Amino acid sequence: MRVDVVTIFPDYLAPLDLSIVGRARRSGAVDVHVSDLREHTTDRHRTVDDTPAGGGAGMVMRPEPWGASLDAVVASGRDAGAEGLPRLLVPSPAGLPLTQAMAGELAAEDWLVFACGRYEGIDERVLDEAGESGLFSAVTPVSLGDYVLCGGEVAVLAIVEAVVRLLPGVLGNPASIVEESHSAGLLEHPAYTRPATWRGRQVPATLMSGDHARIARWRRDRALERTAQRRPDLLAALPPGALDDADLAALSVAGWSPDRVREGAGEQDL
Ligand code: 6GU
Repeated sequence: MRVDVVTIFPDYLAPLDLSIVGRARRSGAVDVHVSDLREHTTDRHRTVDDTPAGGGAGMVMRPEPWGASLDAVVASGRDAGAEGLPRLLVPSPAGLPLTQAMAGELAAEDWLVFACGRYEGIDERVLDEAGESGLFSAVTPVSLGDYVLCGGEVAVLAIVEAVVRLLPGVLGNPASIVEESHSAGLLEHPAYTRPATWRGRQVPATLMSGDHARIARWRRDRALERTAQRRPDLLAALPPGALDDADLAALSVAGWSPDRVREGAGEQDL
């Protein structure tokens, strides 16, 4: 996979050299190119922003440097041998929510281009133009959640990490991805390691029993309880048939009747 990132803060993307993503780059699983939007300004002050049309607070990123940068990124990717059209992703709190399903979809792409906005965002015509230019297969605004960051760079770090770990050969132990999809739609169960007793606290006895079926049931029950307590919306959104009788029994012990599960209403334990 090829990934291009356009930003006014290329140094913000330095963590993409580290850890799993850094190793994936060195192995050739992903080829990351970061470019500076200001390279495509033409004035002496290298201006990338201006006041919002219609007035109001904040600044909006001007379209000209964005148009030139995106044209250049696509041209240099093609020169480097990239085939097909890249997908343009625009991090924004007004985007589509990033989910594991979206990460999986993005992991199937050959080429992603990220446009990092700062200030109040990028002039909307840049997205409209990119969508109609024939340079991109699609233009997708993406959000990490319902809160506001100062710019798209941190979101790109998160999105690239979520996607790259799904690429073939990147995780040493694909069993962890299989386990994730097994518990899809639920929060993870709690995890423990040695020592068996720490500051007087025991690892739960079931996990020490060696009984694999009992351990699997215990983990599933803890995942269900946690999800009911912290993210009742996820329980309500499970596809029909996702919960069997044993699951419903575990939830009912935790005070969640089948009706309450369907409603997804609960005290969120924040
Ligand atoms: Cl993707 N970008 C920005 N700037 N803020 C955000 C976000 C993205 N997701 C949540 N807040």
